[in-house]
Amino acid sequence: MDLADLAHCLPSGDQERVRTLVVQALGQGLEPLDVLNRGLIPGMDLVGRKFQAGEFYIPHLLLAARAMHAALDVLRPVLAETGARAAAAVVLGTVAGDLHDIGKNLVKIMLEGKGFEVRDIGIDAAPEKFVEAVDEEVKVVGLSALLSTTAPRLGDTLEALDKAGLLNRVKAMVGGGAVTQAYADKIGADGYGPDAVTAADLALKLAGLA
Ligand code: B1M
Repeated sequence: MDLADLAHCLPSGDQERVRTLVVQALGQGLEPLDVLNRGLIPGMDLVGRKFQAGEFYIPHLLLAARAMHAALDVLRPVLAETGARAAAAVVLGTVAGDLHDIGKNLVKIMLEGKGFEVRDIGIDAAPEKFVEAVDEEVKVVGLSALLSTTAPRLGDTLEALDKAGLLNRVKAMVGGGAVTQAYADKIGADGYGPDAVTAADLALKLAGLA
């Protein structure tokens, strides 16, 4: 099966068809990460380009997101298969004002694949919510932002963690479409993950486990 077919199917929002294509791809022995990186993520990019071009509206985005979640339900168990368990927890959330969760959920799957316990605080998470979720077991806090308007909330959240005296014992990792390495450096984050796979490896390093 050609993964470009999967990418082109995602914008249709037909979750049953998308799910079937993912099952077929895995059944043919394709690597789960290839299904994600060469099928589903290019599919979401296509959705974004259509939205930018004015061909798609919000309902199209929502349908595509639903189809993406259906595909991730199939991929999650195979992506999360792992050997060793890491003895640490990660707090993970999408920052205040931002409702995008597909990327965050992918990061969660990859972190679980590395053995982390993930405290997922969801979307539109205020700085205090990140602060409250940190306990003794938490070594890394992960913040996702997809919008240029919500990127400043990353810095606000880091500030809140700092004010609560937590940044001397947890590391902060940022990512999402609105973030770059330069931006992460500017706000004083400990690390930036351009994608979910890199983010999970980075979390291991930040937690002192790699
Ligand atoms: Co929105 N949206 N959206 N949207 N949406 C984008 C992000 C946009 C780029 C589309 C576009 O114009 N081309 C644009 C942002 C432009 C900007 O600010 N620069 C945009 C806009 C404008 C908006 C609204 C403002 C639209 C409106 O209302 N007029 C609105 C805002 C709502 C809000 O949040 N307050 C809005 C709403 C929505 C929906 C709710 C309809 C829906 C989200 C549904 C959901 O998530 N459950 C949606 C969608 C689906 C998209 C696109 C099409 C797809 C996002 C996505 O899931 N990508 C998106 C265009 C695009 O990204 N191509 C778009 C796939 C996902 C796997 O990638 O999340 O980047 P991503 O995650 C990657 C990496 O970034 C990284 O790992 C992931 C995979 O490797 N990563 C991390 C992510 N988090 C990380 C954290 C880390 C490390 C790595 O460490 C902690």
